[in-house]
Amino acid sequence: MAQFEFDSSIKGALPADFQWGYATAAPQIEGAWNKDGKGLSIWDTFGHTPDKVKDGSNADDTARSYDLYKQDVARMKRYGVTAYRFSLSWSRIIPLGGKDDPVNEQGIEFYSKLIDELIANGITPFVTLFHWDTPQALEDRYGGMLDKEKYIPDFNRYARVCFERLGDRVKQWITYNEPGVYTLAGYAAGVHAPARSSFRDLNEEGDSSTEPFIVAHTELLSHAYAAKIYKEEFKPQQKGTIMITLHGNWNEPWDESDPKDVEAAQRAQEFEIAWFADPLYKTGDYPASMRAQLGDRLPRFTPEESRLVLGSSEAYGMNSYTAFYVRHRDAEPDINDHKGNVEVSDTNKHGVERGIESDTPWLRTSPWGWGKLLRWIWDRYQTPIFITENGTTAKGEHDFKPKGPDDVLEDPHRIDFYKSYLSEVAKASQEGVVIKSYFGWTFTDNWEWAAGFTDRFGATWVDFDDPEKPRYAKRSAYFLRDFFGHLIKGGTN
Ligand code: GBH
Repeated sequence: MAQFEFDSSIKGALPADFQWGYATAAPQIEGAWNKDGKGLSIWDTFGHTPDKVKDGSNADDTARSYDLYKQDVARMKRYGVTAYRFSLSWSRIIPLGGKDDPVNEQGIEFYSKLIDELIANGITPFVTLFHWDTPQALEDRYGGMLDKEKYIPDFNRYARVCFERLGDRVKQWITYNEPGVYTLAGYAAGVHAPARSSFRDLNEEGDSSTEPFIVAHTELLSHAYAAKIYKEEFKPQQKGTIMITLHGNWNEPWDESDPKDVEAAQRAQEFEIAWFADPLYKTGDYPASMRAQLGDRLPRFTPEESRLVLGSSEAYGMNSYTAFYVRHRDAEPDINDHKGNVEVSDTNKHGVERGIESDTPWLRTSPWGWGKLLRWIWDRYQTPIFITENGTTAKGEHDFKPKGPDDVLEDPHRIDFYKSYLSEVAKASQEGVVIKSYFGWTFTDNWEWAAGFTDRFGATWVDFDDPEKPRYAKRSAYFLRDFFGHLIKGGTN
């Protein structure tokens, strides 16, 4: 096995109780889309609609982790993880989703067995309630999150069922994964489920200038109600923690000597991250820059809602992948703009690239921006950070031809990515930024939403052409195991 070399100046930089592992999402890995009583989610519908997914694939089988979870947990243990972040499929637990609809015991049973298996192997479960898969029945009944009065009681009940049935063993809860991506991709760009936008060549219905902000408001409020339920009814006995996970990349001025670009980069940061994070951790309200551009298209919090949302999340769940250069625009903002009236680019004024390419157009290796982002979040919100996703694709992995079950895919691009990003985590931590976890995205290759099987983010290569979905380690899985053995205080390297 390859020997990795580590920088001694960051040895032991992370605290002994630091948690690390991989993150996944139910629709991307489980398969078993209609098995054992599961109801449909909007991603089942999306995958079965022609021309929505790049390679024409769907989430019917994906990596079959529903069937293969025991071997997956055994593999994770070999990879040396201390924790595993996964999401629950709402429509597997409550097939029709609503507050008066029946619970599917077989759905509960699956997650219960998975949790037991993890704990038996010494792996701490981090459980996300919602990773984008709204029950289709709720979308049909009242338009899902567009109707907060109807949606919130349904989400509350779903959350309560999860706390009741799984909270004896789950101590780390995440309400939403990336509420911003759910609403921007699903209601502004219209390229994700539920596929709504103003663009009639792409979507039959929707309004990109209003719906994304309405849905975001519903997400914040329903998160806050679920967190209140947890804290009041369950936390006293169960003693767990509840948070939300936000997405966000780093926005760097295109010309750092132009005050308008500096301001534009900050505004982009606010549109992307502070949209959710200011109401949750800072002010209980949306940023002034968003109000100035969006006016009444941005909903308002009542004083009571504001108090409910502020402080509702007990830690900062952070997903981030890359960085962009942003430049101010002199023109008036477009009605469908949600980025803060900026121009985004891959190079800055001096022709410097934001990072080397992966196999995914938006994703470049940009550790310099990631380091700045960690400090920006810490400075602005002063809340302990749980890194809940970070990772990359690498070119050329579709062609891997394993020679035997123990063959390992060599992925130096991913190793370099993880090495550079984790070195920034270590340095920030040494400076006093409080970081409690790191989850690589993702455990196995999976169904990457509208990109289908064309993006391989896994630490494990999956042969999707084989109905058994056999798995093969990538070298980066062993790299991460050894690197965390170096970074975590008292570790073995
Ligand atoms: C995360 O989202 C998700 O939580 C996870 O499920 C997903 O598999 C993973 O990252 C990898 O993508 O094509 O230029 O319009 C990441 C946030 C936001 C990244 C939308 C891709 C589209 C950029 N995503 N973005 S573009």
